[in-house]
Amino acid sequence: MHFGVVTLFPELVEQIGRFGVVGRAVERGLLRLDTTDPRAFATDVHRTVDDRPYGGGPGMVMKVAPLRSAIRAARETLPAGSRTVFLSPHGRVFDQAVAAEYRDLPGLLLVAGRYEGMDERVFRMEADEALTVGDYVLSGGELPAMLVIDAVARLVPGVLGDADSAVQDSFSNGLLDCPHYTRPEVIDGLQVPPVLLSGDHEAIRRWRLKAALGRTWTVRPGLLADRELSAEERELLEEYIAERATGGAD
Ligand code: 4GY
Repeated sequence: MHFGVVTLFPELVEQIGRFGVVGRAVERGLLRLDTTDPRAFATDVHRTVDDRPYGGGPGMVMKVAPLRSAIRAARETLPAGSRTVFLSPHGRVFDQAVAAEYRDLPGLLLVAGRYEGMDERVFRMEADEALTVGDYVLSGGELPAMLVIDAVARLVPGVLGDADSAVQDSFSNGLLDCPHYTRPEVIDGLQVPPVLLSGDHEAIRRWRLKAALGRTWTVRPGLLADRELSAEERELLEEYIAERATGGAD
């Protein structure tokens, strides 16, 4: 899969392609990550990429010409059928389902803004959609773009090794992940749940599923409302809730 990012801070965005799971995938040629800087398309001596807002007020707006030229140049390098997505608080909310949708595209062009925003007409002319990573205001679209790349890259076949691939099961099944433990068995009096030491794989699977259901029900009940529960899941969640009421479970 090919990611392009239009950004005034290419060095910031490129870091996502240098480390960890995404870095390894780029090295192995499973992913490509290119950046395009609108400043390289500015035509005046000062390489101006911003201008004062019509109507007045504080802050600056990203100019049309360099931004549009950068987007069009970046798009030239992406495969046919790629999507152009602007990162902005007014967009569709990014979640695992959107990540899975993007994974099936040949390429994704992410446009990260700075200043107070971009001239709205660039969005009108060039965007397939706007996407938000959550209800908070950031200084630019770079961190959202990096977040999207990370989440989508993990879904590209071959990017996660066998050791990692179980990890993604947790959210793909619509539940939060269960708690994890490693050595030592006791630390400051806190025990690892004994079932995890039992070697009983079926009991461990059920404990993990129950813990994932319980945690999701406790901190993100809305995630369960969006999802059908199997008979086993309903039974485990009911157990969790009953034990919780009597102070039994963790
Ligand atoms: N939240 N989700 C977000 C953001 C700020 C364009 C410069 C967000 O996606 N983007 O807060 N972006 C940007 C928006 C102009 C500031």
